[in-house]
Amino acid sequence: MPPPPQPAPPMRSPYRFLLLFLAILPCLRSVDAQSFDYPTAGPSTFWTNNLSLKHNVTYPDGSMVRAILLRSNPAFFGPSFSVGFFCNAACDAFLLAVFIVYTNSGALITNPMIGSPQVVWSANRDRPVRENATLHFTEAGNLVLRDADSTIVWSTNTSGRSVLGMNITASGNLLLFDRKNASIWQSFDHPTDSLVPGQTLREGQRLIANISTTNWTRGQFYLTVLADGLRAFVDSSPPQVYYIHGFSGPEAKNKSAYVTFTNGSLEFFASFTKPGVPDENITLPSASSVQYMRLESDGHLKLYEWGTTGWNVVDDVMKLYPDNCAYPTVCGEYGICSNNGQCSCPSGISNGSNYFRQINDRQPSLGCSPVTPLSCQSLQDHQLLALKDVTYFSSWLAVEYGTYFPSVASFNLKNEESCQQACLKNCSCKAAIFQYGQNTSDGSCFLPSQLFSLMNNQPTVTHQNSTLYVKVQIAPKTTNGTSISPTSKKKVMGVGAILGFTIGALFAVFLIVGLFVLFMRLKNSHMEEEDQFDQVPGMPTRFSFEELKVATENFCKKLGEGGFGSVFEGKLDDMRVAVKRLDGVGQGRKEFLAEVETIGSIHHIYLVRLIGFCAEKSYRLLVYEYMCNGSLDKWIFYRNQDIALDWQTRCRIITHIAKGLSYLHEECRQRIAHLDIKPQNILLDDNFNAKVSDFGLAKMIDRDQSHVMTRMRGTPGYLAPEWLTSRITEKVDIYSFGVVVMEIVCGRKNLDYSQPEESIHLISLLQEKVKEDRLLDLIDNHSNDMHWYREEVIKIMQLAMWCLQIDSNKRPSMSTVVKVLEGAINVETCLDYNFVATTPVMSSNTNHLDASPPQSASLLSGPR
Ligand SMILES: *[C@@H]1O[C@H](CO)[C@@H](O)[C@H](O)[C@H]1NC(C)=O
Ligand SMILES: *[C@@H]1O[C@H](CO)[C@@H](O)[C@H](O)[C@H]1NC(C)=O
Ligand SMILES: *[C@@H]1O[C@H](CO)[C@@H](O)[C@H](O)[C@H]1NC(C)=O
Ligand SMILES: *[C@@H]1O[C@H](CO)[C@@H](O)[C@H](O)[C@H]1NC(C)=O
Ligand SMILES: *[C@@H]1O[C@H](CO)[C@@H](O)[C@H](O)[C@H]1NC(C)=O
Ligand SMILES: *[C@@H]1O[C@H](CO)[C@@H](O)[C@H](O)[C@H]1NC(C)=O
Ligand SMILES: *[C@@H]1O[C@H](CO)[C@@H](O)[C@H](O)[C@H]1NC(C)=O
Ligand SMILES: *[C@@H]1O[C@H](CO)[C@@H](O)[C@H](O)[C@H]1NC(C)=O
Ligand SMILES: *[C@@H]1O[C@H](CO)[C@@H](O)[C@H](O)[C@H]1NC(C)=O
Ligand SMILES: *[C@@H]1O[C@H](CO)[C@@H](O)[C@H](O)[C@H]1NC(C)=O
Ligand SMILES: CC(=O)N[C@H]1CO[C@H](CO)[C@@H](O)[C@@H]1O
Repeated sequence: MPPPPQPAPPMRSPYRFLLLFLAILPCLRSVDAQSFDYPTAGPSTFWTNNLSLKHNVTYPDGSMVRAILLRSNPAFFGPSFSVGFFCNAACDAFLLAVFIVYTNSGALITNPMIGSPQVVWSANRDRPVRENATLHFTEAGNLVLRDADSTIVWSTNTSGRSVLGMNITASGNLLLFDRKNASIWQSFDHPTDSLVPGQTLREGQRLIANISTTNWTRGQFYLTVLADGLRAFVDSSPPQVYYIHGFSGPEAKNKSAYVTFTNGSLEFFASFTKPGVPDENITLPSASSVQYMRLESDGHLKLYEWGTTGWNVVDDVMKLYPDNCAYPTVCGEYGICSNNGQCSCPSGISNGSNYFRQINDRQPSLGCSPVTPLSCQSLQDHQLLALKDVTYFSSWLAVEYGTYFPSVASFNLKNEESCQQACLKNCSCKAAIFQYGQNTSDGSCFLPSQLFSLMNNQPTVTHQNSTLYVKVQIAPKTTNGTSISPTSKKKVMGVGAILGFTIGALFAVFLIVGLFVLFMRLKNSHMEEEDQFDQVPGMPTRFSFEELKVATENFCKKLGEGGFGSVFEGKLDDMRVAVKRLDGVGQGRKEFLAEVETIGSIHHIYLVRLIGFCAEKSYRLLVYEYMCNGSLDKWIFYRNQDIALDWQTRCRIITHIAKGLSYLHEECRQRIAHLDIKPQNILLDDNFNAKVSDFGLAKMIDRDQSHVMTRMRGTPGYLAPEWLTSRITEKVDIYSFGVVVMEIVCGRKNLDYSQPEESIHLISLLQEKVKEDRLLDLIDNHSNDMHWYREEVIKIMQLAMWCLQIDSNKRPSMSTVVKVLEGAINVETCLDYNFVATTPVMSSNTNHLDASPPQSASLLSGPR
């Protein structure tokens, strides 16, 4: 039963509603409730997310709306579209959202028992705002959402485009329009996870599901329109397709594809079509009330409709063959789904224990994990475990839509055997799935890097002819030569076996320690004798010169050149590597051995890994992991007008460097100072993860006392002032880190001779600007997005200034820097803003330093 009509109070703004309200005040009871609609607003309007927004309703489930604009359907009591602030359950985080709410033809219903609002669009799903956040429709026509601390969270970026007003349409489109009623910006162009009737999803646009049912953040499922069809993917690298609705056909139409949600159908308009065959539409239950469609966090696309009891699911739009078991996360990773949703783990036993176990015994649908995790360090221990009567969602897609499969499968690997081999060779491959084709020559091989749920293959249902092998790691070997699995049950071993095992393990430890001691001795006494430099367990692999010559195809692809050597691209098995060949071997030998020794024993995610080396005759080569995106300087100094890195990426890079250094300084067995931190020595992988390279100058520093260096090392521009005093600790890295951070933020070199004379030295400029309180002048203007994050940028500059303290005792430790970056602590407030030592010693000394020139700073600058 609808409650009796209740006139709502007018909006504070725009003012005309207030005037309207005053005008009709005397005849309030008989007034047409529609007068209380407030579907448009003009610029210069300001809303604060507090109780001054009068159109607020709290619902029994704890969610609350504070409407700003609302357009009701004058024809009937029922749902309307509204834009405003929305919060769910706990109500501590708000979205600026378009939602469907129940109205009494114009006024929000204050009887909250009527269905809770449904969000169909939101501006800030990844960054919810708090109480007192503001929405400002600026004079210039920009719609800006700021959080309570006034940081900008979102904006339409429509300043200066003659925006005249904003409108919420009857179908739920929030739009900014100009004088000609033309739309300048509309929410329909920025879909989130839902579609409403009348809305179109265009080629390239995505609906992205929530990460979970309780968190708005973008998750791993998305639905998108491509030129030849509608696809649903689960994001992994590469994304895996789990639903295809093809438009089919070779005939190109001269337009891009799109899908429109209408009453009773999802209509397709493809770029390609078969002559005479219309695009295939998806039929939906026709609407008897308001509908909307939402991509759920489990990958389903559900159609909702309002009924007398509330919102109901009336259709599961993507029909996956054969049943719900084909949804990628139905049983979590590695889980096997049978009978439409029962989950189990792959069976397979090694030495009395299973290869897989359930992540949570009470919740099988969370999936399974390998008992012995896969490790790339020990490829030789990888094996494929055949799973009988099990298949993968991409297998039947391969059968149904063979031509669409190339993006995920390999057609070159035409037999099961080569498919398996390919998986074993590639560390990131988690399974080998081979789908037999109609005849023996058209099979396809799929090698996922992340294995989602598996399906029980009942031949009567799925008619699959495919094989599936999951990669497992056999447990580490003891010296005894038998496998010991970490979860082998002690119960089944006798006391003797336990003793035997213990003795065996002790023996192994002694053997390793013994070998290590032996190695250290040999190395110390015969440092100059090449033959002693042999393979030692735990150390990088020793390669012959011939092997590396083959790997680099006779040193044909040069990646870069440093002072003492060149770096070449190479391939060992299937792994891309960077091979550094040292030229001036004579003087480089000591450093070479030092580097092999130090880097070889250090493994950290933010440090470039040394895979191997070659010390044969006069040849000296180092083999490093390959880093696709080269060194950081290429990305921040705009030598080749490269695209500017966005702020998030810059922050991540800074954090990675800090973590890498923190490991070197504080977590290694021996404290290690890098002594030549600069952008040339920071390398980036394909995801712009940064790793510190080049330990050629690194010197071990005793944990409890700092070492006295005899020779000056490093690169001008990055040298800490205390180099002059000769008392060198890892704090010099922290100074250099400060310089690098400033370079990343400002997008220029510290010493840039192309600048006007007064701004050649960035750190001097910083000293000047901080005193004038004009730090913002320094921000890299290649990237607009930095100005969005002004507060954060300033914070990072403050951190850099802390690192740049002349007095090395005042600089933070690297672990403190990491904590600041993680937001756990704040930057020290009483800083000395003089970063450049002005004593005459400095300027006179720098000229005859024993430091190398910038380009040839180090002997072993890692792979570029
Ligand atoms: C809400 O915010 C506005 C603008 O900042 C302020 O004028 C008003 O007093 C606030 N109202 C409440 C209830 O906090
Ligand atoms: C919102 O701002 C008002 C003042 O306008 C203040 O009294 C109130 O504590 C603030 N609320 C929150 C949750 O910060
Ligand atoms: C506005 O511009 C900023 C910075 O370039 C960007 O991050 C943001 O996504 C843009 N907003 C919209 C709605 O396009
Ligand atoms: C606002 O949207 C309504 C409903 O779609 C439409 O009729 C109206 O013309 C729009 N107003 C403006 C100013 O664009
Ligand atoms: C724009 O839309 C409004 C409201 O629908 C209408 O009053 C106005 O005449 C329209 N203007 C133009 C130029 O179409
Ligand atoms: C997304 O997360 C929000 C916040 O918890 C929740 O209210 C909403 O129902 C979720 N949507 C889906 C499709 O899971
Ligand atoms: C939502 O998920 C993201 C990503 O996993 C996480 O960072 C965030 O804290 C979560 N938010 C809530 C409210 O749980
Ligand atoms: C799909 O819908 C469009 C638009 O209504 C229509 O032109 C087309 O004929 C439909 N296709 C089929 C196969 O019904
Ligand atoms: C599956 O394909 C292989 C190779 O084409 C064939 O030998 C085998 O008989 C097929 N099995 C079934 C059940 O069709
Ligand atoms: C070696 O393996 C055998 C067979 O598993 C076992 O019986 C024996 O105790 C092991 N010996 C040691 C020293 O671990
Ligand atoms: C339910 C609720 O929060 N209602 C509030 C809506 O706004 C009015 C006017 O500011 C408040 O008085 C109500 O408490």
